[in-house]
This record gives sequence, C-alpha cells and structure tokens, in this order.
Amino acid sequence: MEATVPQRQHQRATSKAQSLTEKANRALGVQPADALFSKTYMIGAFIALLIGGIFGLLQVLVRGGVIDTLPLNLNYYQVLTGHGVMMVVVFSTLFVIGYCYAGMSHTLGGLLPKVRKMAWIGFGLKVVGVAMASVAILAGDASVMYTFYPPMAAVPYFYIGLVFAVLGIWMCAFGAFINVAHWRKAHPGQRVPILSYFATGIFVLMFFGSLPVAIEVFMIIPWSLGWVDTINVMVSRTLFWAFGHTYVNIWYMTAVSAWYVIIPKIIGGKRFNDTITRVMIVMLVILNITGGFHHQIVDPGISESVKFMHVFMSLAIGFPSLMTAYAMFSVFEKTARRLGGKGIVGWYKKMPWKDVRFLSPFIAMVAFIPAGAGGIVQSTNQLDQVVHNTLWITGHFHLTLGMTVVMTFFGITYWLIPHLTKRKLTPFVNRLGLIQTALWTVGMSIMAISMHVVGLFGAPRRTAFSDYGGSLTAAAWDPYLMLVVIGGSILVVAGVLQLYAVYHMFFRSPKGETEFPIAETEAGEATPYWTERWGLWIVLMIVVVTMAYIIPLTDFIVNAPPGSPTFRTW
Ligand code: HEM
Ligand SMILES: [Cu+2]
Repeated sequence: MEATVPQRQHQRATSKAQSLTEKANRALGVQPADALFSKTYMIGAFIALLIGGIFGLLQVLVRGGVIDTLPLNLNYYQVLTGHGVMMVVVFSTLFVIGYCYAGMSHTLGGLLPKVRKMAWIGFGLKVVGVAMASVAILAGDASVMYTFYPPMAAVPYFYIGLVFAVLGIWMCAFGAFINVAHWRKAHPGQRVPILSYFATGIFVLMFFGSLPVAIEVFMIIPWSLGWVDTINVMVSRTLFWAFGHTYVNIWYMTAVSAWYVIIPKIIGGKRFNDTITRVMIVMLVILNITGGFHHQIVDPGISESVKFMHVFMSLAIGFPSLMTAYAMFSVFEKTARRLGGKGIVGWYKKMPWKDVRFLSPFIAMVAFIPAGAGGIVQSTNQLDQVVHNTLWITGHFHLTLGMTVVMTFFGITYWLIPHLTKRKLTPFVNRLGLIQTALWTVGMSIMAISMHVVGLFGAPRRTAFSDYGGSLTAAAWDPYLMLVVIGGSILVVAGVLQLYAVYHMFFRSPKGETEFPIAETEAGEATPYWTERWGLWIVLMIVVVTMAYIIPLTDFIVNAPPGSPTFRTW
C-alpha cells in the first residue's frame, strides 16, 4: 500500500535496474526476496510441528498405557527429546524469526540486501545444526531431553549441532540490529515503528539469552569428548535456564506483539497507548533473564536468601503481563463501544468471533490467565515442592506455550501466509481455521487440565509408562492419563487441520492481495524519545542479570562439589 521514503531510498541504493513487476510488488508492500525468506521459515516451522506432533501422539499413547512398544524401535526418552527439540527449539524459533523479519521488512521499508544475506546464512547454520542434533537423537545417542542437563551426556556432535544453531540465531539477531540501526540513521528523531521495536526487544533477548547456553555448550563439548573428566552440574544447569527461560519469554513477547499491534486492527480499532506499549517491552527485556532461577527452586546449593530474591525477580515479570491484560481488554471495550456495543458485557457482541485471525489469539490470551496463575504457583517455594517434576509442569507449559503462544502463532498464519504468498484468505480456510481453533482449544484444555490434576496426585513427568509394581497410588492416575490420551488425540487432529490450512494458503488459495494488519495509535499521541534508548535498556538488563547471577555462580564455582563424569542413562 505505502511506498515510503526509505523504500525509495533503499531502491535507489541497491539496484537501479529493477523490473516493473518488482516495483509494483514493492508498492504493494511485500518484497519478493523478503517474502521468500519468511515463507521458508514458516515452512520449516510447520514441518517441525508435524514431526513434533507425531512424537507427542506417541508419548500420550505410551503414558496412557494404550501401546507399550514404540514403532521403529524408538525409545520413549528418545521420542521425548525429539518432541521437545522440534517444538521448542525448531518450531517456535523459526516462527518467531520468520514473523519478526516479515514485520521488519514491512515496517522498515524492506530488508537491506546485506541483512537478507546474513539471515539466509543464519538459516543455513540452523539447518546444519538441527540436522546434526536430529541425527544424534535418531541414532539413539542423545536421549538427554531438550534441556540436555549434565551429567547425562550425548555424543559430542549433538552439542556441536547446537553450536551451529546458536550461531544461526546470532546471524539473524545481528541482521535485525543492523536493519533497525540503518533505519534509525535514515530517520533521525523518529520512533522505530512498533513492530520493529518489538523485534528489537525480541532479538536483544535472543542474543543475550543465548550467550549463557553457548558458554554451557563450550563447557560440555570437551567433557563429552573425554578431554576433561568432570563437569560442574550446577553451573551448567544455571546457564541452561538463563537461556531456556529467556526463550520462553521471547515466544511470549512475539505473541504479545500480535496482541498489541495486529489484533486491534483486525477488530477495527486503534492500538493501546504507544508509550506504555514500549515501556512494557523494555520491562520485559530488562527483567527477563533472571527469571531462569525459578526453574531451579528445588536445586541444591542455592541459599535461601538468594532463592527468595529470585522469587521476587520472577514475579516481577508478572507486572508487565498484568499491564498487557489491562491493555487488551481496554482495547476490546473501546473498539466495541465505538462500533455501538452497549452495557457492561453486551459490547462483546461486537467482536469478530467468526474471524479466525481474532478468535485463535483471543482464546490464547484467555488461556494465559490460568496459565500465568499456574506460573505464580510454581515460582512459590513451598507450592513448588508439591508440583516439581510432576505432570503439573507439563500441563503448565502446554497451556502457556501450547495454547497462549501457539494459538497466537496459528492466528498469525491466517493473514501472514496469504500476505507473503500473495493470496487471499478464503471463507473456506477461515471456517477450517475456526474448527481447528475449537479442536485445539478442547484438546489442549483436556490434556493440560488432566496433567495439572494428575500432577497434584504425584504422577511424574518425563517417565515412560510404569505401574510401579502394582502400586494403588499409581493406578489412581490411570483415568487422568486416559484423558491425556483423549486430549492429545484431539490435538493431533487439530494439528493436521492447521497443517492443511497452511498448505492451502501456500499453494491453493486464490491469488490476491492480503494486508499486513497494523493498527494505528489513537489520534494525538506523542511518544517520548527516551523510549529509543536501547543502550540504556541493555545496560540496565546487564545490571539486573549481574545482581542475580554473581552471588550464586561464584558460590557454585568457589565452593564447587566434586564434578560429575558423563552418564548415559538410556
Ligand atoms: C500435538 C499435540 C501435543 C501432544 C499430544 C503433546 C504431548 C506431550 C506429552 C504427553 C508430554 C510429556 C511427556 C512426559 O513428560 O513424559 C509432552 C512434553 C512436552 N511438550 Fe508436548 N504435546 C503436544 C504439543 C506440544 C506443543 C505445541 C509444544 C510447544 C510448542 C509442546 C512442547 C512440549 C515440551 C517442551 C515438552 C517437555 C519435554 C521434556 O520434558 O523434555 N508440546 N508433550
Ligand atoms: Cu521460566
């Protein structure tokens, strides 16, 4: 729609002899070379969802006692590792990067050719890395779960694969920084467009969040090669969760970006106050990494006072989430009232419930209410003793990740893919999407709620089926595990529908233009320039991280227990 100034400058700078069609494409807002990049990421993401979904189904069938041996001689823990890696490392990361790059391309007037090249190299590195890790898992030499905690040790090339994947992520992060910096130089005094502001925050966290895991992997590689005999288990777990927790929040922030920026447009409204939106992003960036410690509440070797500080630091992330909840419902209400909605709840009738682009992320948001409450439970020392390492935890992250994040991502596909493929969202695909949304909601709710309940009764996570020598307690879990099977099976059907919808929007839907929906701010808003001070936000983030990590890490290293040799538990 808009051929902005930077687009024109960029065109002049890059190549003078462009074909007419290419120019027309640019004028219409989607640049073929940038679209190709994001499309490739989407395809990669959905292939990972397919493989991860098949593994998920196998898991529920084993846990529920429906089958007792897995096909192709697969081992339960091998499948579980594959499921975790495909869902959290591949699906989520590829989706985030593909979406953020599409957002930057759209709002910054196209990616710089240099940045596009970096991002493709990043893709190549990720493909090599994931392929190496997958071969190791399939060969049965890396059943260490996606968390790969020492002292369990996989074959060295599993970790070398992870190094490639991290390098690939860094390429994309640096590409994003270069593109945003280039735009800022060309637009002195202006605010970075909101979607690119979100992308900046997301890539800052991606880079800083993956530094600790890179250090961890460089500790593990010589140990797995046998060059050093032992490893400090506590240091490696701590480095892992500084990364793992931050990545969870990267997915969450990506989902939130769609809530703030895209959904108001889809419902025909304006977005929430721009300054507050930016403050929320900055808070998420500054406060995030230290949350990693809530994954270690039960770990030994961390003093009570340090654990207390970390409970506080974890709960601090709850604050921007509450701001988001307020912001979203305020936008819904304002929009609906403008459209003529009346009464205390009657205005809800004005929401486009039959539009999958709205319904799927709306349910995702609602799911975050119980999901976030569960997170507060787990961050509380005494309550975590009850649920730690039970299926409650698995239920929790299928609500947060499997519903809140994934359903928002699904909702995004229904406009992003047609936008990228220059096609239209047909009423048929929309209806398919609504059915898929309903099935995913029902399936995930049944599965996640039963997991929460059976977790309270003590059923452990990360364990293949066992009747524990005929234990009556374990027998009492069976009905809930059957519900997990039912929920999981419904989910798989929903997953197949989603994959079909993606296929349709890629190859079948009629040609046409689909808008990249970005909501405007309310008239008369002025965002102060200090929101652009990323240098300061990063310094503050480092200060918070230092406060959180110096004491425990020094303690783990100075008062280190004997290190651990490698173990192969499978
Ligand atoms: C297709 C539907 C799905 C099914 C049937 C399913 C099923 C399961 C089951 C039964 C477990 C726990 C196994 C155990 O602890 O013994 C599990 C673990 C897990 N799932 Fe899913 N899941 C599905 C979708 C997803 C999605 C969409 C995500 C995230 C994007 C996800 C992420 C995870 C993660 C991170 C784990 C933990 C792995 C570990 O403990 O190492 N799952 N899943
Ligand atoms: Cu966390």
